[in-house]
Amino acid sequence: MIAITREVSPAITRCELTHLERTAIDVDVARAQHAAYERLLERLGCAVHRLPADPDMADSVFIEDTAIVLDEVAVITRPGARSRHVETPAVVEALRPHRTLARIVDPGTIDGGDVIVAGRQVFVGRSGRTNDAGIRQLRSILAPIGRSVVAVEVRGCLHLKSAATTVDNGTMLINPEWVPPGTFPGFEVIEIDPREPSAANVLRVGGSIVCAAASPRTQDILDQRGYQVAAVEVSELAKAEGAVTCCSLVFRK
Ligand code: CIR
Repeated sequence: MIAITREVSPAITRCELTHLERTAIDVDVARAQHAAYERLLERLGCAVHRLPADPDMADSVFIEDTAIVLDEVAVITRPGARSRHVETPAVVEALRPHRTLARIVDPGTIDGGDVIVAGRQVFVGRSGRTNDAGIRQLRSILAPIGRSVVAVEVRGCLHLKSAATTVDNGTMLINPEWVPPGTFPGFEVIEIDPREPSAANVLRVGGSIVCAAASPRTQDILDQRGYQVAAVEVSELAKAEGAVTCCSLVFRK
């Protein structure tokens, strides 16, 4: 597996914020947490390739939003926040050796954080960042390779993946406050512990589930169901509304 990550910019203190009040972010702490996250990905079997960031790319570390990497194609997104458009050119160059590329173009917008790939189905959140034009474009890019795109409403959180992620091919971990349990027909659903609203954002790497250290009760739920859980501290990145999926693009070589 390859994991592409991107440096924490000193400008992270001016990051986009939608649901959180701005609080001071310690860039050194954010960088240390990011480095520990990268080491965890390496331990789980990824070759980590970290891209540099320009000092003005406030949200560069949240590289997930810039691309959707599938076995057949990588779709370069057009992020919903205009300040983030500067992030995509370097991601194009980083993915070019690995995949055929496709692109979301104006007037479409998609943040990768709104995209859940679950087998041949691709669920896409219609959110403050992802619009109908973007969803339509993604549908026409993926239809010829036999992948269907299902649009899902997102309310109360930034991205679809704030509310739900897969923990295996047939199971979704969800926060039912943000996404109704019936949203994913045919999938088994595990609900997070309600005291940990952000806990549904987990990252599958190999056979492990990477969770934020701030969600110990949800980790227990997963552990009891037999999942291999690996926790990582991302509290400083969480002040910028980041979580564990958004800090990497993980894909098969
Ligand atoms: C933003 O608002 O764009 C960033 N501050 C946070 C992006 C987090 N991305 C993600 O969870 N996929």
